[in-house]
Amino acid sequence: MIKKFLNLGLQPLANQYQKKPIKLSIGKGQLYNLNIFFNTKSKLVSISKRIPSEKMFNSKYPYRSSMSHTMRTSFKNLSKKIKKKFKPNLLLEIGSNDGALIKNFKKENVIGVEPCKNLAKITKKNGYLTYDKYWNFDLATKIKKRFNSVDIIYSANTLTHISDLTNVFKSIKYLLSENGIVIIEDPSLLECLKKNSYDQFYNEHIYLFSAIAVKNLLNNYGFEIFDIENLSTHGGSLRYYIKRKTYKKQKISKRVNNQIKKEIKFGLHKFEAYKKFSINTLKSKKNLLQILNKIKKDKKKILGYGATAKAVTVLNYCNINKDLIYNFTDTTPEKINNYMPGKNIKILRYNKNILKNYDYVFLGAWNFKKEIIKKEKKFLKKGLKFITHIPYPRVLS
Ligand code: JHZ
Repeated sequence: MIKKFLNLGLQPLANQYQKKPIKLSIGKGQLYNLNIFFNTKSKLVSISKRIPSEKMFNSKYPYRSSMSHTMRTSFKNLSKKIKKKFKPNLLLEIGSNDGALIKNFKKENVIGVEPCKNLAKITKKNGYLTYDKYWNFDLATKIKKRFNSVDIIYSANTLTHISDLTNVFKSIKYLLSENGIVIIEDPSLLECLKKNSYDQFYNEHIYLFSAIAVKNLLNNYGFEIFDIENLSTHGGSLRYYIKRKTYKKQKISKRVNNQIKKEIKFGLHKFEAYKKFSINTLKSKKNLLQILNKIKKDKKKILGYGATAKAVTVLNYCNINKDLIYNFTDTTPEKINNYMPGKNIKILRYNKNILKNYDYVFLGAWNFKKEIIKKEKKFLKKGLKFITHIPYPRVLS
């Protein structure tokens, strides 16, 4: 049974930054109702509305994985680990974005798959074989004809973006070598609920995975998790190491059951945990608005730092307009001088003095809090204050 636990109201498409300040309409398909559901059988959490992939991931996709030091380091460290532990002849990445991971491998050892042509162009230009196509059975067939099989299939923050998971895993199974390994990483549902980060929900995140749900899902395709790592990236993610059930030589780590036990203890297998999350989300909205309104009353100015997809959910769910957060800033060229979807707040080009014109910073990219605060230390000393809504809304002291 599928049960709804959260309604985040009318939302625009998260990564569709607007060239001009315009009023979006439901009629034109620019706004949709963001409802979140829990499947009591499979334990999978998903959003109801499915936007066609072509509308979300096309040649104008603005998100680049290489934009933060944290992510560059995370991919570099993982590449070292993969090379040392698994020594793959051929690794394929589903959703290779701008090459943040694959650039750490020799060109003859990796294949990128990236349907956003503007991003695929970057890795192609750098000499990496990249298929600018969606991951599906047709593509897997094409690659199989050329390479026969691949040893490792890796995917970060991508599989949760694909509606048809059957096609995803069928295609993986077809192309992966007999003793091959699948590594996927995505935001952790447990961390999302613990941190009350309701902003992990937006149109691109069709699913938010728990280890419990991934285990159930893999079971349908003859795969199983043999190891799990907890990562601090994207507000807390899980990296799943997966193998075919028939590959017995690869032992299953205790970490897999430990994670599942942790999730069961929190109640991720039961609807009650989600109901509680929805109450906390409402509280979070009220408290954040209280903080922002008080700052407005004091005639102080707030800058949003990181024009993230997550911030789009927050702005639209909490109805935060320009009177509360005056501007955003971001380093991504594709976002600069555009407006936050649905709320028409202008995104300014980041420069190292930009904060001096503001009294407060709202952390749109709260998942990079450490990196950002370290970078902007000098403004803190001058009295600038940071606001975050994670795990609960507050001004940081
Ligand atoms: P960040 C995107 O979500 C969308 P977002 C997507 N659906 C997904 O799953 C995750 O990524 C992985 C900027 N920034 O990573 C860069 C600065 O300007 O939290 C980015 O625009 N200065 C694919 O958008 C944004 O913040 C900085 O110093 O929620 C961060 O976006 C830093 C550190 C970041 O993902």
